[in-house]
Amino acid sequence: MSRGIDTVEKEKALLIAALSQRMDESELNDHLDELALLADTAGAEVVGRVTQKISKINPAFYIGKGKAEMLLSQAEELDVSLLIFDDELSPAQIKNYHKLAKDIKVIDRSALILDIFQKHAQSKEAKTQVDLAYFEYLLPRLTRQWTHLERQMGGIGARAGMGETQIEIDRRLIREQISRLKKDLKKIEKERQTQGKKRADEFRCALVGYTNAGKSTLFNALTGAKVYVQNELFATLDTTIRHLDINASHQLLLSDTVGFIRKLPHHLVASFRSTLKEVIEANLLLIVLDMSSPQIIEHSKTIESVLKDLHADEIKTLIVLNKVDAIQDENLIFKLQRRFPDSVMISAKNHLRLSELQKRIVSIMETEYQTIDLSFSFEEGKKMAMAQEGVEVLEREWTETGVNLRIRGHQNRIEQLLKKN
Ligand SMILES: Nc1nc2c(ncn2[C@@H]2O[C@H](COP(=O)(O)OP(=O)(O)O)[C@@H](O)[C@H]2O)c(=O)[nH]1
Ligand SMILES: [Mg+2]
Repeated sequence: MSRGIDTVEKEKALLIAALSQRMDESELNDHLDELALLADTAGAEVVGRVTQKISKINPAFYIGKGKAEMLLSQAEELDVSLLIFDDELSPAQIKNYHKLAKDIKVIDRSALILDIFQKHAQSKEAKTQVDLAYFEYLLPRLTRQWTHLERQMGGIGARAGMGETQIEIDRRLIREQISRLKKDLKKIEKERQTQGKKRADEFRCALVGYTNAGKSTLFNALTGAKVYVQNELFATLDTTIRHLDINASHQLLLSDTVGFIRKLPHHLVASFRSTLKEVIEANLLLIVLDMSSPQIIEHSKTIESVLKDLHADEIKTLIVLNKVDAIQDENLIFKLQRRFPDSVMISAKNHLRLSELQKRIVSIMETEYQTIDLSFSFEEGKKMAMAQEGVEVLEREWTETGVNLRIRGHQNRIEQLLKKN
């Protein structure tokens, strides 16, 4: 089956956004910069931006009708075949644009993000998750414009003069596809669960953050791994996990996963739950923020809200302000320190202050550490050796019948020891 919206590549595109009363112009420009980066990542060539001040969204064209007509003639002049709106469009709005200009594709931010996810999905799990999100996004929007469906579904028939009946058939096919993908995902999740059981007794720490914040760079710097790092959005969609031994008694599992973005389509968040399992089940979240971004506050709010969506907002967090090397202005550093008082400033790329970060992780782990006393008879040598793995032995006392140990370790590990004893 050929995959993907795959309409965006190498097409000339215009970006469109409305300036509402709640927003100032620099914020709008930052949003459009981000949209341009998304378009670029998807392979489109952005040739211009169109914005309009509006007090109310026009249900027919999103922007005003006069502005919409101007937009289309501008698109024709510039040989543009793709319009990308920064906001979600209704099926009616998309339809109306098609009536005005048949050959121009109209997509919104969500469709663009889905397009990138489809291009970057590598593992079977990621591919299945993206496909599911894509079909769920598509279902209510199915209109004549989605002619690529024919390729996707393996040739349903000629699209010329496709009528409502054809759309009905497509809807049914998509629904079938959705339930098949859901089944596939359940199976993949089950496989994952058996792997997950082995990790239940370890301290789990997950990197989360806006896309491009430097999560993978930090992951590599801490663990020596070689996760793909790229100055593009959503470079990796899979989760990578590595052991990190800070010292003999502070060992953890660190995971790096897909980043978040403003207005992440909620179908994507929902279907990526299994990829994000390491986040949901973590003991500690390291929230990585790009200090050099003017949108850092908005980024941190986006992360908060996605974590809420995932029901992961009760997990302990440590804010990591990354890219400190990219900041010249000392005032900005003080300002961010005040705004994020318990954060750690680092440069993942230049390996700056990583030991400070590790110290902070250790002190958070310590709050979950327990001390217990265990006794072993001389015959239990093997058991005793195992009990000393991944923990600190505070005292060792030989008696006539065996050995008493006072052990300090993370509560997960201690619980596991008590179960075995
Ligand atoms: N200046 C600077 N750039 C960084 C730093 N850490 C990461 N980057 C860059 O930010 C971009 C995104 O990094 P990546 O680790 O892929 O981000 P991710 O999407 O959060 O995984 C890459 O171009 C990195 O080289 C840093 O500490 N300082
Ligand atoms: Mg990454």
